[in-house]
Amino acid sequence: MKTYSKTEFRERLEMKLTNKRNTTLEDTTDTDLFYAICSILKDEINQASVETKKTNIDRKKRQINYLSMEFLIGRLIESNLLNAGLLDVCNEVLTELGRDPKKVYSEENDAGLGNGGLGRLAACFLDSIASLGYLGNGFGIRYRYGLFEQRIVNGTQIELPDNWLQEVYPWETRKIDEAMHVNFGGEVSSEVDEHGNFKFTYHNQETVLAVPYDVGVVGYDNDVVNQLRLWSAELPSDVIDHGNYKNRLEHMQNVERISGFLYPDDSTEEGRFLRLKQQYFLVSSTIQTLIKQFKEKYNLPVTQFHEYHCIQINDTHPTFGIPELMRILMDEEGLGWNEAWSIVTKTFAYTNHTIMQEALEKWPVSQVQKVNPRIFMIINEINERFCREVYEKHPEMRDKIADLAVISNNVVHMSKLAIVGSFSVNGVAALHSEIIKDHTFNDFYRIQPEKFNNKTNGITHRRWLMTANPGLTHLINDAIGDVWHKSPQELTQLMRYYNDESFLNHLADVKLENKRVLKEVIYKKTGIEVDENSVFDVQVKRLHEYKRQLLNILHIIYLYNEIKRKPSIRIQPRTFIFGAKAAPSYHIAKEIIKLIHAVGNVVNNDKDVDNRIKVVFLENYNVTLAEDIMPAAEISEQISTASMEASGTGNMKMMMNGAVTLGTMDGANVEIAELVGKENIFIFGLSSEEVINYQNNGGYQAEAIYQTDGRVKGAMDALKNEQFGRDFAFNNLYYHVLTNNDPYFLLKDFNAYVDIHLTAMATYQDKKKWNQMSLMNILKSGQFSSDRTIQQYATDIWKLV
Ligand code: GL5
Repeated sequence: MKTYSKTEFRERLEMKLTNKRNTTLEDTTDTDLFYAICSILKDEINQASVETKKTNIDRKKRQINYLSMEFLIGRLIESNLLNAGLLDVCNEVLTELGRDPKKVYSEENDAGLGNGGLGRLAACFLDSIASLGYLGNGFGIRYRYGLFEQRIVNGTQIELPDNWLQEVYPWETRKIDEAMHVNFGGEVSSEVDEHGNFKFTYHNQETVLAVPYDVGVVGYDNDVVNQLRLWSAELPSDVIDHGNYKNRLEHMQNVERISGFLYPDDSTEEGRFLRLKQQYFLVSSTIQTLIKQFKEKYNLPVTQFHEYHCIQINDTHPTFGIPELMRILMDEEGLGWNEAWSIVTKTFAYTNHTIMQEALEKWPVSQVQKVNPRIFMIINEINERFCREVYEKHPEMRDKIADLAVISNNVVHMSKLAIVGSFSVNGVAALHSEIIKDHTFNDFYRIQPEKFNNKTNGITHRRWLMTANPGLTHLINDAIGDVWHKSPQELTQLMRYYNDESFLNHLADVKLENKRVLKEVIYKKTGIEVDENSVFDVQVKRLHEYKRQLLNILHIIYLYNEIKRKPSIRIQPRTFIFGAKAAPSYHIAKEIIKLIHAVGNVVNNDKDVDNRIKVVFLENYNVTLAEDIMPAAEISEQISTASMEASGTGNMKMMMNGAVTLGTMDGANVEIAELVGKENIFIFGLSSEEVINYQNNGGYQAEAIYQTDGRVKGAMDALKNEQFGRDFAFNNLYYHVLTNNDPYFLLKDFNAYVDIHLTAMATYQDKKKWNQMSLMNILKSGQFSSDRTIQQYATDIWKLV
């Protein structure tokens, strides 16, 4: 891409302001500047994209297609500027113009097309695929409304629509000429043609137009631009609706709902059905496109499709891609079952992101039939053939066939379909991949062990360090140069500074400065004043019982009661920072949010506490907010019940920014611990084996611990005895934990958690030691760059090299 001097960039900016925004530099707003900068970038991106496409066709390389119902891309302006090599010049020009670059960039709305880690991972992966120069595109849905905007009113979560498309979204290009037709519902009839082959005809289907919007994905300093293609649902213009205008409007609205919301409320039957339609909408439009482009570009028979395309499905949500590709290959391309199946099973690879039972999708047969009866027929046949194969080839597994079946009890098991139809099944951290093999999918592992592998997650260090934390980036650049920008593992060179007092002090200064920035954000958002010299202890992630925000708050209650008991007690001042959205119909999660606020209200205003503990909940946690939080974190709370967090990626983001993890041996924490060494992390609690053992034996005696352990009882009783206000929610949480025998082992791990906090705070008193721990975390974090992860996917699964 073109490099600009300051003068050239400024001239270009002036030109864009005049031509696109009808204004001048003297008289411009931040909004004008934002769009003008985007326009400069977009020219560069489009140019590079054309060239990337051309080289790729010429080179005839295999392409990875990453299918995901979520892409949590956040703002793109800074990362696009960085990757295009224009961030410094743009910052300088804006500063010279007397503008605050951060304010200009904040004109962009977060594209919140995702829920949590899974969606953010997809975004990091796209960044790494392009930055490593691979040919790979993302495919998702252009939800009109992203994940809801969270407001907190009197401590209660309120959900508002996330109207991220209210302003023009500068990065997308609508490609109506590449729209696809996706057919839903109707009936299928079959007949035998003159060669004795079945021919299927579809009737009375509802056709929806899938319109692509392409967003360029800019590689770092390599002129590569891949695409993220987001599909939007529209009513085809040739649908007449009997000339009735009202009918047509209603019809239009119905169709547009398919790409209306991210995760429409799945607490209702209607919401669930819509979600299923969304899944089919995504895969059908995408796979039709891939086949069409393959035929047009390469002029080769479709039997070679898998040589040029690999499809990675991000969790089970895009699993209908498997029967959809079968359908296209058989019904439209005329291949027989075996030929089609051989292509499909060389094309698809599946990543599992959770073992939580509620997230392993199961769809009633009736609903799948309703979405597309032909797709159901194909799934049915896949199932029958698979069960027969197990029966014949694995006599030892005959009694397991009912468990292995893709369809059982009138339900389609999406993870089983994904495993059967894919050549690779991977977990997202070493421990998780082992659990999948040993427990979750053990029966499948026994018959197809070669499919199973691990790819530990990663995060893009470009966004999570280079743009989010410029202070630390400069410090590192001054110390070891910029080799780590392209080879993040080179961060280990920082080891040279492990005993360098001056470097360690600088590191501490950078952290303090980042804490000041966050302090301002906290004040603006909540009105709470926090002390930048207190320890910033951070837990930011989706709200879920297994992530145990409740354990965190119970510990805060314990600390508070200790202070009340003995106000002169010496404790290290701390600011506990939370950020979390609860799924709209997840009542317990919402009650936990309420409790955090209630505890905060009391603790923050109690004179006895005297500002030694503050509790802060930052509403509407999203990518942009995370970019302010990660650089300021000192303690990274990763306290899930062992075995339940597949990997976690917030743990990696905080580690990379110098926070020390305080967590369980779960997910990628295990690998963090291995890398930094036990002395640079605070580990507590049950191991995953212990948890699984308890689970297999009906749990542990929660009530007994509660009755006999004073610390546990004290914290729990605070919920019941109205210490933090009279609210049904707190009572409910108390009974919820005890009457369900504490399935997330809160009480079992409580004491270990209290103790590890004591150890951590004792360690914090030794500033040099703490800074060394922080440095050790940073310098080892290159291993968790998504560049490493993508390199492994590309080599082991996608075979792009
Ligand atoms: C998740 C897991 O819960 C995380 O542990 C994991 O890091 C992430 C990416 O692999 O996937 N699964 C999921 O549905 N969400 C996740 O964050 O939202």
